[in-house]
Amino acid sequence: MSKKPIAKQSNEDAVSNPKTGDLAKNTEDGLGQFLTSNQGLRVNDDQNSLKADERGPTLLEDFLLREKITHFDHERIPERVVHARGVAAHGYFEAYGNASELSRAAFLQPGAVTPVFTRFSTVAGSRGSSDMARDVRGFAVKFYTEEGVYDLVGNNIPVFFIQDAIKFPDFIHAVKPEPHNEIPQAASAHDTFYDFISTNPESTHMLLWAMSDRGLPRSLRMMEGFGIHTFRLVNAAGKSCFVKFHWKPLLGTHSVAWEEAQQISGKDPDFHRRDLWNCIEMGAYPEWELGVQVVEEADERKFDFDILDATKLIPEELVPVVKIGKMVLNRNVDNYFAETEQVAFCLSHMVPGIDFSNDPLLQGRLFSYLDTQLKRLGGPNFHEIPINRSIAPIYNNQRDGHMRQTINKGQTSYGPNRLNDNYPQQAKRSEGGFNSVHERVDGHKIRMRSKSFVDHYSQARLFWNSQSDAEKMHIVKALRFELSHVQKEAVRTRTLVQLAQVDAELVRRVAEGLGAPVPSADGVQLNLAVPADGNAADYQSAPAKANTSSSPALSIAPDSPINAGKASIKTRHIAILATDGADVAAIISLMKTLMDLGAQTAIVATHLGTLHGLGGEELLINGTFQSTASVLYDAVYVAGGEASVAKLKQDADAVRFVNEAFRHCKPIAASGAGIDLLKAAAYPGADDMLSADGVVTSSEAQVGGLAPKFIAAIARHRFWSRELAATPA
Ligand code: HDE
Repeated sequence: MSKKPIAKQSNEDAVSNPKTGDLAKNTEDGLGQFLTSNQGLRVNDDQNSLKADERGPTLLEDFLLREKITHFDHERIPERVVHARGVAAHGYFEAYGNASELSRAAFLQPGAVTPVFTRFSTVAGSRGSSDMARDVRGFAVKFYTEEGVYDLVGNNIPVFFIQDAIKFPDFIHAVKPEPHNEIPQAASAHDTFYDFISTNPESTHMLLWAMSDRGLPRSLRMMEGFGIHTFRLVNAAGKSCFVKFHWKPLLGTHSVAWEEAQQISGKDPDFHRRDLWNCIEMGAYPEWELGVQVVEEADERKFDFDILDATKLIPEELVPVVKIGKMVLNRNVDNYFAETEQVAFCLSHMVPGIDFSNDPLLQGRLFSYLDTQLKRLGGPNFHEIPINRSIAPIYNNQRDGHMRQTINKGQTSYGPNRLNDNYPQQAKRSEGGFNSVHERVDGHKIRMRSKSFVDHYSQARLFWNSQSDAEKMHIVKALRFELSHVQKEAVRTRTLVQLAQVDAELVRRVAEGLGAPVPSADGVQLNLAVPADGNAADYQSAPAKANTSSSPALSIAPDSPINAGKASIKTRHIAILATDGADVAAIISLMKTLMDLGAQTAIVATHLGTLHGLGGEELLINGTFQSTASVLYDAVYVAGGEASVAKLKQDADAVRFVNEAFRHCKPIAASGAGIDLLKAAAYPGADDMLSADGVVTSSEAQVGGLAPKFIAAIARHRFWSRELAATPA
């Protein structure tokens, strides 16, 4: 397979000259063209509607006005009921070829390069909400393979809130804004969400993930993706194994602080979108490796959890992730609506060599996605929208329907037929095609949950145990924040009872922040996730196994295994604080060093325009303390130059810039007089700012000695130890 561009819409099939059969062509940007109506009629006046007299009423006859306004009135399509806010990009997937033993999928064979379109999203917020909500992120990849479209529709968290698809509408209703007042937007910190959590023990594991740093990615380019469910790979001999899919970002996995996320939501609600767009525009293409955890069929039941249960993960220490290919996103969309909004992901978009498992959440999703596209995109022909088109040709007897684009020719639209030699004909197995794995299914038709799904807390504890001290603190603070927004005390209490089943330290710390009594694990646990006539004991999970160990692969701390070998300052944003009188020679030297390593720098000053350095040099200013903020940067450097620093010290916003960067645990550097601004920005309890982790200073004007330490600090991302020092456990 080669890197093929995605098909573009055109009206090339429209004949403009019936005698010669010449085709009409649309130019895409309209350059050099006259304005026309949608019927191709040239428009002479697009500024005035047709009126009876200069000051008279507008006439119904004005078909140009009506066409334009009608089209406008219908511009919006229903937003996705979940994952409404998204951003997407084109790219390609290159197989390493080592999965060919496991799967016969053409796009996984050695040398295969397949176009992809990847859409990232938040889940709960509506289309206009902020990128920085605390939320799960969608990670959906459409592979345009030569065997048909394959969609891997995952999230950035490897488990889910519920085990059975029938509970999804309830769960989503609970997390979305409350129905009576449509509050709060894009937030889980409210009563109905925690009412659901506290009465559905199976959601506890994912709750901890959502409250962890995973819920606040620094960048979409710096988060993992997971297929969540167990799938199957099937090889050419028909042998199948179970797999879990993982996307591993080459830039490491990083997050921001919660206070920072809240501020970014105001300063730049498009923070993630902009970051993805800009990096692709400047050629710093985001990359992820695709990996699989492989479980032989014979080992299906060897774990102390069920691999069909989507609230469980397979620890990477038990089954390592084998990398099987790489995805590179290298092209932004041309049109947000046509591509990002109209892309239709469906779990049923499947190719030979991959298959489903019996995970009941997955099985329900198989129905939901096709159904949702019919509603959202208006009918059964959504596969003809350019972004959804298969690059494998389509031949079948499906016909007509709303907005059909294909003009099918010929007399027959059924099979089998003899009038058209029985075409299009079914492929023999040797000629390709999808075949479900032959699995013997022997059982009673029942509505119940498998007993193997009932341990709801051990993996929640595994996750908790696997977090660094700083990550644990973030989870505690997040739960304190969220539960403080819950109005009903009974809901808070019930949630604490759930947390008590996970870990005594976790619940103690959260309860202390809420001023609530600390429940013990044997407190009464309300489990409403039981059928009316069910036996409650069958659904009752015991508290987490006391001997649960940890899985280092679940931590995203800067020095965790996930980030090992990925320390880099590539694409990091560094703010350089300086104003007139600054040491421009030192600034330029540092900027060059940082940019040579792929970082991005911005001069932030007290005014826009040109900065005049102490030697008379001139430097273009990129932002001011009014137009930008420290939360939009990864690191800060305060330049030397007495006059510059004296002015910065007088500017409360400049002082705040440094203070915030420090509190958000970012690398900070200062040279020469710049150190004085750091001193001015210290706050009670942090007056040792100069000796804190990740703060690099040099009394010399030259930055040569300071640069390597600053670079190492930026590559480490954050120094959460500062926050630990300032917060009692
Ligand atoms: Fe989705 N989900 N989901 N989901 N989901 C949708 O499809 C649904 C689930 C995920 O960028 C919807 O086109 C059900 C798990 C992503 O366009 C809808 C259940 C995972 C996206 C839907 C789940 C996901 C969606 C809404 C439980 C991670 C955005 C609009 C059985 C593996 C795709 C749409 C994009 C979107 C239903 C659970 C990921 C309504 C019924 C688990 C990334 O069909």
